[in-house]
Amino acid sequence: MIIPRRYLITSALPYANGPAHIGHLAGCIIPSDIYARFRRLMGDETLFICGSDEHGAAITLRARKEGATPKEVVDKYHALFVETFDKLNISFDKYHRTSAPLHHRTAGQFFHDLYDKGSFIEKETEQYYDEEARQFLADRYITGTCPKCGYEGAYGDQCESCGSALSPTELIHPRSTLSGAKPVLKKTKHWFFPLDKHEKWLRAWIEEGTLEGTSHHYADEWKNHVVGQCKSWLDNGLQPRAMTRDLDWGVDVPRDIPGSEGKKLYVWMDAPIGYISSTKQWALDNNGDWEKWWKDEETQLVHFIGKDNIVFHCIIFPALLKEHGDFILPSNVPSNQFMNLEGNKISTSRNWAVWAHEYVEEMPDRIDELRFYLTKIMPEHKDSEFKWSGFQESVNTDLVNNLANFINRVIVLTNKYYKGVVPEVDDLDEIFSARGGDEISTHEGEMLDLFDRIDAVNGYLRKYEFRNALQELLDLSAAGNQLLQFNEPWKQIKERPEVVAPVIHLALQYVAALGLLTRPFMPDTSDRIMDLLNKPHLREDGELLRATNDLAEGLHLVKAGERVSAPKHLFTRIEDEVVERQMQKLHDTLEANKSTQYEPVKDTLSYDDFTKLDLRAGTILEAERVPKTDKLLKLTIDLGFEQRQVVSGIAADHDPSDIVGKKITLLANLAPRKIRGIESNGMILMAQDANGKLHFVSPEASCENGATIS
Ligand code: B3M
Ligand code: ZN
Repeated sequence: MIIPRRYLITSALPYANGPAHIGHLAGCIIPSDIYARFRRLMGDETLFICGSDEHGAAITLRARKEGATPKEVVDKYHALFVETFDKLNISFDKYHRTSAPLHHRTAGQFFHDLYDKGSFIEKETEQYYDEEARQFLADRYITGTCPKCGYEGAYGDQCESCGSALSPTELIHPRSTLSGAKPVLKKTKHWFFPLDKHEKWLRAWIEEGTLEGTSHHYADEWKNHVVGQCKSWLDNGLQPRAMTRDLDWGVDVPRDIPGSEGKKLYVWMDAPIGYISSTKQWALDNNGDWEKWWKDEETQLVHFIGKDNIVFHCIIFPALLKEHGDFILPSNVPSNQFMNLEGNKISTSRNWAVWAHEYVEEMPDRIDELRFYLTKIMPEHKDSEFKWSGFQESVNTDLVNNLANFINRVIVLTNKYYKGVVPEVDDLDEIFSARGGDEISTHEGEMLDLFDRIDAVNGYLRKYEFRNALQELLDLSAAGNQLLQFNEPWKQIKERPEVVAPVIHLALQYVAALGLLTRPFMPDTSDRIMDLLNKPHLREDGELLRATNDLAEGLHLVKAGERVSAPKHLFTRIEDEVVERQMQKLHDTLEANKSTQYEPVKDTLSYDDFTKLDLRAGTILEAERVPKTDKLLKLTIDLGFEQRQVVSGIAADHDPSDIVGKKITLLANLAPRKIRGIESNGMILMAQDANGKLHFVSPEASCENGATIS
């Protein structure tokens, strides 16, 4: 017996600094929608919350770029999100925004509560200040050379080349992006949250699911990569983290707190509280009670996010919630990894993306097709890749040839042989089973099999394995097609019509099951299947649970005597020209990037300076990934006269197994340095193309190792 529960489901608040793309959709928007719809179908009390993240450097940087105010930027993208998510049928109960006064009050009060409890440490620190622009610089406003890999365009919080997390004072040759000036260090006071004090319970909670001081144990299994990332944070030791910033755009530190002048909340403290204020706004609009969703231990809180947000949702926000004391902690944080596009990382600044608002504009009748394909290739456990040819192939094969074809055949045959009325059957009627060619089964046996199939889909959905759930659904439809194929009603109808009725009756049960199971993934398709069966659209209030219980008791989903509608195709094929048009668009982007995105030529260099570089030909002998990093490889290089160990940030573009034996050029006299604790002696030269992809700069294969390059 399944006991309904209460689920508060959140989807990461997208930054209102640009339109949403397929990476956002596949990363958290679509999976959270699938899960919310599934929970409602299972009769669980469900609230599905999201909103726009409208503060932080992401917004102010964009505003500078667009020559607009931060407010204009967030208004524009918030409106675009609302419209686009609506067209994509995302079933948010509330889509709110962090610039709303209710959010400012909620986040300010949360900060105040912690301040009153003495939860913060006030600390004076030195921070970079731009004397020309006369303001403190957010980490993102400072660029310089990465101390770990030497990349010159690293940001104050992160190097995008080697992936290291940085602090601005680590950068070599820092520059303000506001004025280009060299920033100076200036004293400022901030409130720090001592994360280190929370290490012990966080570890037990994340690793074992137990929560100190309670008998609570989280039932769900967390994803391996989520637990892995959390462990690595915990193993590296947590540090106190500043919860405030010197900024002029964001949530004010409450003004009655001494020294709050000019201080705003750190965006990663403010944004997750957005889930709470969004819930509050929903409660105001719907006469609901927000507190039961956030303060009652019976509520299961599930955060859907992308992998770059794991630490904030699994460590920092839970620590803040626990310290506050009134709130529950998440039951699960089923983070996804990243989705790439046609061989390259999705990039907003390089315009390398499929933009959600353009898709819904260009293909308004193919919303479910996109939802389907993004689920089919969802990056649940590892990064995945969107390809337009893959989209075409999946739609044409899975949706047109399999799903739509099966349902159409059943409705056509029901109309043709039974005037659209569901035929009578007996449980003991014999049928060629859908599982194998000559195997004879009974109608009842086949209904049990159908129950198992539905149960399997539900089981995967419960475990956040949406790809597997979708595959089970497609398998069910394929089994339906086989059922027709094995039993050949079109041949039997004249000679032995009595064997056709149980087949059509059973096939109609399959169609009804597909009407239910498509709902979380493709809500419009579910409606159209229900139309074909002449049944009301699902309201998502426990229908799947009831259907499963009915089947378990031997009841049928579609009953003899009910009438189906006239046949109508559910999907049409995607023609080659659709794919060609989209590929042309991406190709145009590449061309445009080429002309605008090449680095300008650097300052002139003397010949003497150039001769200081000792460049050598070498061969990669061994290559392995540096554990817990996405980009780093540990390489052994043969230089002829010696072997070198080099750490190189090329793993995003090159697989260790593909590059052993590769000729390379090594900068051999670069001062040794430690990267992630591994000594690196030299640097491999790579060419970076307009898409950020790294290519080897290799001497010809005939060049012997150790040869000098000048
Ligand atoms: N806006 C980052 C992102 O879109 C951030 C998420 C906030 S969730 C509280 O990746
Ligand atoms: Zn770096």
